[in-house]
Amino acid sequence: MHRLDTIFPSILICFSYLATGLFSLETLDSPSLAKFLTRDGTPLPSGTPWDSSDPAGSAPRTGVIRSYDWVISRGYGDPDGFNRSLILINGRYPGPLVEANWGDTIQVTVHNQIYHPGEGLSIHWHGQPQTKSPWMDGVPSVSQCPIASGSSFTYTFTAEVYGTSWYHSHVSAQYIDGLYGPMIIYGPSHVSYDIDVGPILLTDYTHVPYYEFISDTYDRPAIFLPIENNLINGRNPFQCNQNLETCNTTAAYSRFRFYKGKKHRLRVMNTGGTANQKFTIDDHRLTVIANDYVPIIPYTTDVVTLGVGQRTDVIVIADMDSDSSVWMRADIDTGELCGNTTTILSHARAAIYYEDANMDKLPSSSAKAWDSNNCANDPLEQTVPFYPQTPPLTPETTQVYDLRYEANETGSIIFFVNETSFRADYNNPILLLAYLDNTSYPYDPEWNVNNFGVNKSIRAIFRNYFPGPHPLHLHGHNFWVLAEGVGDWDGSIVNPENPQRRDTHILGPGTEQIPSFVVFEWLNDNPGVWPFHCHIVIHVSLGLYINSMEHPDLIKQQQIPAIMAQTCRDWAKWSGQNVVDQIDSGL
Ligand SMILES: *[C@@H]1O[C@H](CO)[C@@H](O)[C@H](O)[C@H]1NC(C)=O
Ligand SMILES: *[C@@H]1O[C@H](CO)[C@@H](O)[C@H](O)[C@H]1NC(C)=O
Ligand SMILES: *[C@@H]1O[C@H](CO)[C@@H](O)[C@H](O)[C@H]1NC(C)=O
Ligand SMILES: *[C@@H]1O[C@H](CO)[C@@H](O)[C@H](O)[C@H]1NC(C)=O
Ligand SMILES: *[C@@H]1O[C@H](CO)[C@@H](O)[C@H](O)[C@H]1NC(C)=O
Ligand SMILES: *[C@@H]1O[C@H](CO)[C@@H](O)[C@H](O)[C@H]1NC(C)=O
Ligand SMILES: *[C@@H]1O[C@H](CO)[C@@H](O)[C@H](O)[C@H]1NC(C)=O
Ligand SMILES: [Cu+2]
Repeated sequence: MHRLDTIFPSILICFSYLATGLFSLETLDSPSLAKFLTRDGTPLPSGTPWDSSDPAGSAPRTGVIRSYDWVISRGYGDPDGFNRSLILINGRYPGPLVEANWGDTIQVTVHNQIYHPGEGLSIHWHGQPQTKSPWMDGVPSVSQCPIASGSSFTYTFTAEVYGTSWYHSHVSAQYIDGLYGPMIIYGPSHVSYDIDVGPILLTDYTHVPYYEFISDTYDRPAIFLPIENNLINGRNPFQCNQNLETCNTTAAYSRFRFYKGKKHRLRVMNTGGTANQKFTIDDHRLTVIANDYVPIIPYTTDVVTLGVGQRTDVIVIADMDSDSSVWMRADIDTGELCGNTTTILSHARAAIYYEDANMDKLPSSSAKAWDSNNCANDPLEQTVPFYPQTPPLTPETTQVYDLRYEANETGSIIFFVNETSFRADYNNPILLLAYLDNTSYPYDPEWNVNNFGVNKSIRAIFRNYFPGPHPLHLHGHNFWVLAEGVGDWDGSIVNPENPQRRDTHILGPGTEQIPSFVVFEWLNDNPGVWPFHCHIVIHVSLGLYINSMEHPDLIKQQQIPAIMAQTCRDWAKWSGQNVVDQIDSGL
């Protein structure tokens, strides 16, 4: 067996963006994504950059650094025809594709050029476990201080797990203004396919900047979520008759190419802030092959449900005539118990053209019906990991967390996890304090730190008393999803030998009398401080957030780079001279 790092000396590969225009994801004429990246197009000596005999093992050491340089700034853009202020990465909406092979090092230098007013920012690499680099997780107040306006920071981490994901700001609801994009890690595949169509981002969308969207939530129930549009790869023409001055009626649909008889891999992700998405393709079926970063035993369905933050890879066989065209659709589930979203336009569409289709015409295919399914993900019985892992039968510790939406002492209606509603302290990242041996915060229960010490495994039962769903996301791990339902958990586990694993799962709606529940388990094997929160931006803004602190004894022994302290000094300096208007929990 070759050791890959002896084959390749460390090599730095820089990505640059030469295309012009607002959109980063032009899909129709872009080539199919590679099965893996090569060095300057040179074939690799052993075929693939990974050891194909162990697709479930730990990442190979490729010695390759994939390097990106991002200028982040505000600008005006009209992706759906409506002109508004966005946060752009190198002038683009959504942010550019980050791609790497399994085991590569990803290095992203971020220049915060948001001014007038300036804002701190940070970037979270959703689903990457950041083993041995917890300070690169990109969560202000937890793993770092915000990157101050005018400052730069370089994220460096290993692509430890492969598959489909995204990155996004973790400061307040900043990412819904555009600070997000796709991240794909090429790795072994347990199914064969011909064409990698690439990322398909489903994004619910507002025309007001996030600051207004969040500050308004204190004046209306969080069950009532006003969305204006729904986008696929940043596009879906808005109905422009309301406001002709700022609305461009020539806005376009995203377009994709299918080839007759071929198997297409689509990497679908919910990169929105609020809504439960239902993904379908007219006249085609979807074979699910991965949920989040976890390959699963394939099964075929008509509709895929994605809560905010979730990803599902599907294979689609193009079995129509070569001149066909059909709609790809993402529908916001506006059901009362499923977010109770009010949208002006909840149906996103993108055009799929077969190779001989007439591209001057929009498709005329009809939508498939779907069931709301109580806003749940597909049944746990159906979603079985391809590479089995059995959770410990008796976890070393079990915690129950009750999620409620109620008034605090001064009358604001916010979210509580048991007794506390999280509020970030940007100046004191909990991980960096733990490194300095400071792990008790009796003065500040709002940090919601659960110190799991040296336990081997943790089981967490979340009970939801709120009449809407919560897509719960744990950083640093894939959790097992042992069970879900309504009422009291009876202790039974679905597929106990090999339960569903992923990093985000939808906890269904409950009531004050009968809560819904979900049972998660994970190994306490990643020293660090790991956020566990609802991914709906308003819910986390209103405090639905806890921290899982793992092995503080080992955090102390890590080598935290000096740039982390420097980022805090830069932030202290900037925030000393500028007002930091923290209108919400901060995350
Ligand atoms: C969008 O609005 C800004 C600010 O009002 C303006 O400067 C810009 O020209 C507008 N862009 C378009 C395409 O209308
Ligand atoms: C959904 O929102 C409407 C409008 O605010 C409200 O009247 C209704 O009670 C909400 N439904 C639930 C289940 O809270
Ligand atoms: C409307 O969009 C089209 C196509 O993107 C563009 O060429 C045109 O300049 C836009 N017009 C305005 C007023 O923004
Ligand atoms: C949360 O509250 C429930 C109900 O009172 C209690 O059983 C549980 O132990 C609490 N969890 C924590 C982590 O304190
Ligand atoms: C209640 O929540 C509001 C909104 O987050 C906050 O401003 C206020 O300080 C909270 N009151 C107390 C007593 O914590
Ligand atoms: C821990 O850090 C907090 C925040 O900086 C500080 O207030 C507290 O005094 C520290 N505790 C110890 C024991 O150093
Ligand atoms: C295990 O976790 C519980 C809950 O946080 C904690 O109280 C306990 O001290 C931990 N046990 C060990 C051995 O670290
Ligand atoms: Cu939620």
